Amino acid sequence: MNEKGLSEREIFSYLKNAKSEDTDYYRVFSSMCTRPHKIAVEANRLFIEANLGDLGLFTGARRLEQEVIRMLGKLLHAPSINAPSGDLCESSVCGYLTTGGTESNIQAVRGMKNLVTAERKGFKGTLNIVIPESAHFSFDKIANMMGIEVRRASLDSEFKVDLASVENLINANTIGLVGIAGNTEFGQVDPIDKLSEIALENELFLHVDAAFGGFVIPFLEKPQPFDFRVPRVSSIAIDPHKMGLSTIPSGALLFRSSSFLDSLKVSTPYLSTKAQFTLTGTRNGASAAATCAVMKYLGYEGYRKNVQYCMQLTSKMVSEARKIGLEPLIEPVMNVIALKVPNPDLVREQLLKRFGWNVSITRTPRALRLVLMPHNNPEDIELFLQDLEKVVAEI
Ligand code: 0PR
Repeated sequence: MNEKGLSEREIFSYLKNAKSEDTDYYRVFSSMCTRPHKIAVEANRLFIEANLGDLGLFTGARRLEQEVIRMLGKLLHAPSINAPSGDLCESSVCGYLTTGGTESNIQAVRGMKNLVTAERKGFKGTLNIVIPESAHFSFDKIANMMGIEVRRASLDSEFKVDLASVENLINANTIGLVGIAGNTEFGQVDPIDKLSEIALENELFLHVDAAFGGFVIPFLEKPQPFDFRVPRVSSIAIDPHKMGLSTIPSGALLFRSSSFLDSLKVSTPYLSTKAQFTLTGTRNGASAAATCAVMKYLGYEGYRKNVQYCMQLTSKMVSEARKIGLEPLIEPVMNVIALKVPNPDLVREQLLKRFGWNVSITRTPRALRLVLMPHNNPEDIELFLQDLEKVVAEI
């Protein structure tokens, strides 16, 4: 830090310079985030100082958070619960706004662990959860932080979790299963209803990571079962800062029952509230306002249009890629495509270096990963495919 403060002009010229290095999402096919909706940006500005870590001081922002949880609960068919008095579950749905999918996944697994260990004291050895191989790398952090073994079930030929593999990995120390509704690399949805049956048979919790798919699947023409209507689903992660068009950081974690939130509770003796069940202490209230505003502004109709637009882009990308001889690994389920190309790493490098296209690569098998988001448009798809054709031809 400099001894003497700089002028406002100097600061903003410095910031503008830094900002010019950031993407404005032009030629970006690699991101699950997008430009936030302008309504979300405005709402965020209005609540910039709100701290949801001290609910007593920011009751307005808290009310907006509860409203978002209620709206998400309705979207995901969360059962109504009898809200206990106090800080937990003030709305008829249990949950809270997180910083994103990573925090939601951490807290879901922490909840499972706390509930199981409170109930069954005699556990010996390391507890484990069974997740699909396609799960997001946030589960590596979970394994590391919580001393839980993360067992990875293999995928079938369509990149859905293989149910026999899940069953084989379950043992006496398994506390829960995870299913992904819109996996990061392929946009595939695991058979959540079948996982629910396995979870029921083995008395396990079932967390659904719908960080990306939560704002997509409900608006598809033929939505697959993934939410609380599936009986054994105990928690769901859904991220407004991805396809929800809210500002960053906006994640959400919803629980079927209040016992989960209870299990996460620590007492906060000197605050305006008695307990906290969140992972972070000081929490962004601006995101709650942003998410509330954009959800109310767009409504089901607005999100449906958003998903339709992204799915139209996805179909266009796939059908035109086929015309130049490139096939997707699977027929896209949502707005994520894994395209088979020769030498994907080199193709990716060339696309960026020569034409400024940002794409990513799936892990296994390696393919070109394209996420079609609201910031993309049909013209860019045509330009992209012309460049891709050139790059592939030269390899
Ligand atoms: N679960 C799933 C299924 C995800 O796809 C992601 C993130 C997470 C959990 C973790 O969410 P947070 O990053 O909000 O904690 N998926 C994207 C990915 O890893 C995140 C992302 C978004 C990466 C935009 C890059 C980017 O530009 O690809």
